[in-house]
Amino acid sequence: MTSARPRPTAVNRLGSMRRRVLPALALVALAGCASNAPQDTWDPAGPNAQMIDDLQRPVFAVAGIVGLIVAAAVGWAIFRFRDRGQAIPKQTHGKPVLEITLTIIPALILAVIGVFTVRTVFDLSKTDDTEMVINVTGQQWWWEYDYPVQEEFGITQPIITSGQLVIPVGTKVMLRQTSRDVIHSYWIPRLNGKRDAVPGRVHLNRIEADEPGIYAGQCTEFCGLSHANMRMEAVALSKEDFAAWVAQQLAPYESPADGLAKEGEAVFLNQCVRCHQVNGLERADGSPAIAAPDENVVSGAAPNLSKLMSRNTFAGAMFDLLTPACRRDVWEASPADFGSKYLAGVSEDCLNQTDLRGWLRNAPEMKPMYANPALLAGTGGKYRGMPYLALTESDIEKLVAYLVTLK
Ligand code: HEC
Ligand SMILES: [Cu+2]
Repeated sequence: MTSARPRPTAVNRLGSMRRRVLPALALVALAGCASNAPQDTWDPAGPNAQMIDDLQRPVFAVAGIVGLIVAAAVGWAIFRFRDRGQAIPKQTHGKPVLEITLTIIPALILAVIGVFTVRTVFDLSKTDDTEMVINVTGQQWWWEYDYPVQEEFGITQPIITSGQLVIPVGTKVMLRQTSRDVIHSYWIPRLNGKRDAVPGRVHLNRIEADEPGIYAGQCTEFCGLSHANMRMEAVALSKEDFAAWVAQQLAPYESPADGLAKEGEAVFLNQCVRCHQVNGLERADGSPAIAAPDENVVSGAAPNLSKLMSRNTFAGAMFDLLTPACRRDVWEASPADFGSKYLAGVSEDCLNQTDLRGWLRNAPEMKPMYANPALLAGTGGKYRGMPYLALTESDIEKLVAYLVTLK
């Protein structure tokens, strides 16, 4: 595998913390977690995640205090009643007052926490003041985003994209989630909690970001071989930049005039269009090239590549389309500069040639997908994920020259 990005560790860190015996230790360790981990549940970046944070902090504190009291009591009992050769004390059977008290106190604590939890659950599921709707569909192992027509945002034609969910800041965005194959789960920790994407159902998930920037997440329901490689990124843009992004997505297709890119378009028509749609692309005879992923892929879908170079990751946000230096430039931009850097897309100089070529050369080698034709039994000849296509190096050269023009 080549340069897949290192996985954020905040989640792992929290998981191991839970196993600590003393909650006091956990509190100290947690203070150490106040870093810039990209998937930090303690660092909300919008009102929904804020609501969760407002609940989890006091609950964590209460649990910590209770834990300290219990640990202290156990420690005291161990020390006070240690074996010093004394006679066995008088045996008693039950202490009703103590037992009832120790049942009622935790019940009261849990009841109070329950009231606030249920209230937060209801607040989080509020949808009547939604401002924008995006359909989100999970499949093995990437997310598709489909923006229905919404004139007030300049979306006069549906926009279909993948990998990076682009939203305007300060806008209540409703994700209508479903899945084309197995159960996936959508989670961008700094914007909201988790919500499953279940085949045959539509689950609503509201997100909102306060500031421009990229917010990372990952699928959190085990969904097969490449579950760990199914990531997502929410990209929040200022309202003006979002309008520019919409205009960019709706801009008509421009067929390369000549050269390597033109030859690449021909290879694409031959090899790729049976799965991947490029809006506006026409065959040599002038007829529109319409993809048929339903005939070729188990989930019935493959990413729409019309504006591939407007996003900066690919394959379920597993790989960067940008070189590390260019990527850093976008990710670490200040909120004020971020929009223009993101909208610049992937230039030829910034293109991560290594991973994109590797992908075209042998995608299943870069991302485990069971796309080996020998393993297609039972899927009616359909692939799971992008297959190995045995392309020649010269075709790959042409394809890359063509793909760079898709912006
Ligand atoms: C049998 C169907 C199929 C064919 C043929 C196919 N692909 Fe794919 N491709 C997919 C699927 C499915 C994915 C999503 C895989 C994932 O992210 O796990 C994908 C992903 C990609 C991506 C990443 C897109 C993104 O937004 O994440 C690129 C780029 C790509 N393919 C290019 C090509 C090119 C170029 C060709 C032709 C040489 C091609 N594909 C042929 C099915 C196909
Ligand atoms: Cu998944």
